[in-house]
Amino acid sequence: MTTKRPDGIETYDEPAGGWGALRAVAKTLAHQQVIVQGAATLLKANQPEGFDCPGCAWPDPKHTSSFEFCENGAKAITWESTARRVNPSFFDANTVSDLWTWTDHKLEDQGRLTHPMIYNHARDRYETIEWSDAFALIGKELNKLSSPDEAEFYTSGRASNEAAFLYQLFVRAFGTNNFPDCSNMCHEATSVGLPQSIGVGKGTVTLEDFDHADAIFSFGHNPGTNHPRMMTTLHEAARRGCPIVVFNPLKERALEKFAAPQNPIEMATFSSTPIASAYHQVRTGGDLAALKGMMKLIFERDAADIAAGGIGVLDRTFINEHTDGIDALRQDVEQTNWDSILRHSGLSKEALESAVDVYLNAKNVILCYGMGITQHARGTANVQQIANLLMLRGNLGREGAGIAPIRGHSNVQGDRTVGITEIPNDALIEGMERAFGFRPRQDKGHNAVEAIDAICAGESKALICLGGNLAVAMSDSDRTFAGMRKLDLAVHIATKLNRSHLLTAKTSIVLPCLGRTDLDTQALGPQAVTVEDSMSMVHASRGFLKPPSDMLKSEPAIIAGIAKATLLDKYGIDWDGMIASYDRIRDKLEQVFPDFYDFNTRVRVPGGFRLDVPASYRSWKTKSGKANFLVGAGLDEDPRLLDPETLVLTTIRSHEQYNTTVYSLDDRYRGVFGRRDIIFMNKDDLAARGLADGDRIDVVSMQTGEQGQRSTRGLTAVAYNIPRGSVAGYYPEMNVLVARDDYDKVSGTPAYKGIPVKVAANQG
Ligand SMILES: Nc1nc2c(c(=O)[nH]1)N[C@H]1C(S)=C(S)[C@@H](COP(=O)(O)OP(=O)(O)OC[C@H]3O[C@@H](n4cnc5c(=O)[nH]c(N)nc54)[C@H](O)[C@@H]3O)O[C@H]1N2
Ligand SMILES: Nc1nc2c(c(=O)[nH]1)N[C@H]1C(S)=C(S)[C@@H](COP(=O)(O)OP(=O)(O)OC[C@H]3O[C@@H](n4cnc5c(=O)[nH]c(N)nc54)[C@H](O)[C@@H]3O)O[C@H]1N2
Ligand SMILES: [Mo]
Repeated sequence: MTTKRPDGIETYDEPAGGWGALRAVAKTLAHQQVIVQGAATLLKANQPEGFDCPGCAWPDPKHTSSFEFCENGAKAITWESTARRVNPSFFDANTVSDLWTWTDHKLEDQGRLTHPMIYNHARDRYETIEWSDAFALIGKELNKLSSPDEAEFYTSGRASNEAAFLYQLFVRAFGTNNFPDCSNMCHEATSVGLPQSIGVGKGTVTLEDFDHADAIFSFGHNPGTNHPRMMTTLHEAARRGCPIVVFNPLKERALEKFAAPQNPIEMATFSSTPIASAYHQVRTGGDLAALKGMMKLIFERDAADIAAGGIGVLDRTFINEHTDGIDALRQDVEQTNWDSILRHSGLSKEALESAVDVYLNAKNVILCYGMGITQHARGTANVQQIANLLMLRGNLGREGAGIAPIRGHSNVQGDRTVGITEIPNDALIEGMERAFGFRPRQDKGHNAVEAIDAICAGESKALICLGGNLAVAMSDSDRTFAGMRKLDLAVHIATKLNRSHLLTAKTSIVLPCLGRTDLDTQALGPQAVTVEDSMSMVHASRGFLKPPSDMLKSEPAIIAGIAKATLLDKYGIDWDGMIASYDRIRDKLEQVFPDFYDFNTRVRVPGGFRLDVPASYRSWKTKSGKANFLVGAGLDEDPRLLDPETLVLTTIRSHEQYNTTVYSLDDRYRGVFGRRDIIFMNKDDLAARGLADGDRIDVVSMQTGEQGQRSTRGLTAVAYNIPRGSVAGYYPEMNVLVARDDYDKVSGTPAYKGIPVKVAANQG
């Protein structure tokens, strides 16, 4: 008997990758009308003389390889190099109030922005403005503020090193450290947590290390969709028999089976390779418990081995020589009882035993993780327990072993490296003084949550966004939107129209910029920018397409324009000189950050160079000079979770989106077609509420404090293979449910993947 599924919901059995991926790319190319130019553009991605793929931050084998096919990289590129345009006549035909009713997908699908625009309140429309007038107006508005701290300067992670470096120079010269950035919503738990553990806020492995790993652990990331080129690495590892152990509430198809589009045999025979050797469907937010459970077993086995006359299972040489704090960790783990470990993780003790078997049998272990780990109220604690687990066996700082935070935006790591931070350290301040002759402020500025707070409270009156879609990406949409509408000045430097641009301030300006794929010509000729990938490799990126309009400027040029109009000749910074040739920006960057020595020479070597990651050779830049075992006391004691009716909602990306950019309404691997208004639920959780697959439901999030109720109504429940107690819905639509207060108090990261909710039949 086949039961009828809800509209648009099917069972999709194909492996990830393979022909399905090729078909999807052909469809995207056709939709964006870039069939002829598109294929040639794709071939230049991640090539020595080409541009860096804006799709993700996974490294490419030295940027020297032959073309590596990637479905979602192809989508990111064609989305940018589309033939569609959002020009002045588009804005003339559509009021902002009308545009507000469009979906996020439809807004961006209109194509590339072509002209600088300013909002006219009387006509409720964006109208053209000259670049020079826009810069002058922005400068005037910024200088009107009673303090530079009344402005917020947001960065999204696509900005190149050069753009981000100039931006932080401008903002520091202007006089504030208010640097909310997308990293605050993403890998901040890594940037804050790992320096305390191992002295550096980045991953320690290189791509080559994966060839030498004896086991790979994957916690909370979905590479088939979000880092598809990582599948080549996992595919190779699986084929040589390296165990891959996955912790994820959802059975993500690419982690189950994958057909490599570069593998002619798999393509010709419609076969595929199983990826995960073991798949543990941990409850959402259950990772802290799972990690503690694994460590508890390791300590137990160590004690048993020693009692039996063995040498134990810990790497005692590493622990004695390189670490601090193991006793406190052992105590915490021993105190955590099995009942709560099993209840919180939703896993059986046998499952954790089997994960520990794999871990202990492997000499070299790499542990990869993504947003399933960081976007929780205990995100930093999660990251630090991962470091602990690796340190117990010395799986850090040697070949084939280490920690691999899988970064998000293609240059989010680089932006932080070159100074986008609300907490500047001594080295940054001194470097800036050395290079530019002024000493910037060192007091802490605003991160993303604090910036939105200040905007909502009316304390911050101006917002400049270097890319992104801040209002939609942030939690608590209704509150955030209302705050944004109170601003005096909102400036968006962007490639495409999005909802944040429609939250108009007294003065709202949209400045269109070149993207990665576009040719960037300045006074001294065509320019390349640089980016840093997830493995600290820095390399050049050079666009080559004719820009979508003659009116566009590069991000560095726009920043310089705003800076000149605002700062005039304060500190005598040579903005024009640096724009004429980005080599001059790189010279200055090298003066501030000595790690970038010989920058202009080294970046011209195909493949670029790797930045220093001291932990990768067991040098620990922590206060103690050691790698620190850090205790993450307790498990999740949120009282809302004690209510048996509570479900924990996680927000996920579909296979057809790039953050707030929604390419189409499908999510092929999860069998969802043409819709996003659904919640994935365990069938027993449905039954317990008298609900069935396909029923219309309301989701209410359970708030602490006095912030009022948040809900979203009329969604459709989809019975899905997800642990009991966990439910999943799509980002960004679910951000209406994420309360401002639900964030990791250590790193400031919103708990997008751990939202306590109740689900009930739709009240109509
Ligand atoms: N095509 C494409 N590529 C992208 C992006 C994109 O949107 N589209 N975004 C870019 C950015 S900025 C980022 S940060 C990365 C994001 O890449 P990922 O880190 O892969 O992000 P998500 O898709 O949000 O979620 C990852 C996985 O976490 C699982 N998960 C959810 N909750 C939990 C939990 O509590 N525990 C565990 N263990 N797992 C959980 C989900 O089931 C999902 O498989 O990708 C980057 N690349
Ligand atoms: N519920 C929930 N919320 C989340 C997440 C989640 O998993 N769940 N994930 C969080 C994460 S990991 C992140 S990183 C944030 C993402 O937050 P953001 O980085 O702010 O958002 P994006 O959707 O990547 O931004 C898309 C916009 O960037 C602009 N753009 C694209 N390319 C360029 C370019 O080259 N230059 C410029 N100047 N602009 C460009 C376009 O106008 C486009 O509309 O969202 C966070 N929010
Ligand atoms: Mo991200």
